Amino acid sequence: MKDAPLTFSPEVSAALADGRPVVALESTIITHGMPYPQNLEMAREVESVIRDAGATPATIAVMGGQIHIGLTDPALEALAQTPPGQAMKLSRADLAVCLATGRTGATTVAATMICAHLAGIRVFATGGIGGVHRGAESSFDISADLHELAQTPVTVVAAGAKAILDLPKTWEVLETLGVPVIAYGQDELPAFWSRGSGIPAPLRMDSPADIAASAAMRARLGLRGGQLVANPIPAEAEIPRHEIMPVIERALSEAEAQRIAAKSVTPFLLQRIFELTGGRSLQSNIALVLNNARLAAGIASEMSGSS
Ligand code: PSU
Ligand code: MN
Repeated sequence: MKDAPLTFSPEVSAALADGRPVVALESTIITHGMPYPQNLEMAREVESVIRDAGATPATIAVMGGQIHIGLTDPALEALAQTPPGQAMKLSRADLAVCLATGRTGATTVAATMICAHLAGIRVFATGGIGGVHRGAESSFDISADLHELAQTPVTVVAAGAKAILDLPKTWEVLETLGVPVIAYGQDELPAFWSRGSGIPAPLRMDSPADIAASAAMRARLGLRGGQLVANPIPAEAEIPRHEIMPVIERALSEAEAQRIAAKSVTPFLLQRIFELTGGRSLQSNIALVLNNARLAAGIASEMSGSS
């Protein structure tokens, strides 16, 4: 893949050349997942958490026909100020079109995994992955994130799948696709804004070293695909399930009434839940992303043997 149009920031390129730990970060959460200026603050804070943990952050986005692996601060700021309508929300299906036409695109979990793998980065931190939407039995709306986890060898650290989704169906699909879903430090799968989901975790691990070892073992076995590490939100930042569920239900019925579909569903729901919780959901979302970045840095350090 030496032909891929990759542009590395000097910081990321030096880290990769030295074999030091690098953590990939997505950009859809910046352009479509959070409002400005909190999105920019979050993006900067995540990068500094990763640096403090001894790894190098690589925020990924598409600009000017290039996949940027690591953004300078002015580029990060420009991206954070781009209205959602002006940046494409890129998944596997539209990554090449965006590059070929020179448009600006933010990478979802799926597209970030593809780009991270092209760049030789093995760990990626995000908020929550996409999954099976409620009502998928009629809409067929299932995020391409799930299929990407099944085919691209990147370990993704998330606080579970976003609780706006049909969580039991999401975990069923991941099992069918052969994706290891590893709860970190507890026996129950987390549910994004809440630590618990009531669903037992198929797998549990308690250390970054074990997670790094299982990624290495998959490679030795020739198994395609990545791993999903489901890291519960810190207790002090969580919105308990009984509080967030009615809010999610209300946002979902509004989305249905307004016929919100396809790529707009997730951004619409996140924005409505933000409004309905008076901003509390955003504070939780930021806290869980930072927590995931910290764990991802630990895993990346174990993978590069530098911890
Ligand atoms: N995590 C967050 N906020 C987000 C996302 C993840 O905390 O906005 C984004 C990711 O980029 C993920 C996408 O890939 O939402 C899923 O979108 P969809 O459901 O349309 O596949
Ligand atoms: Mn979708």
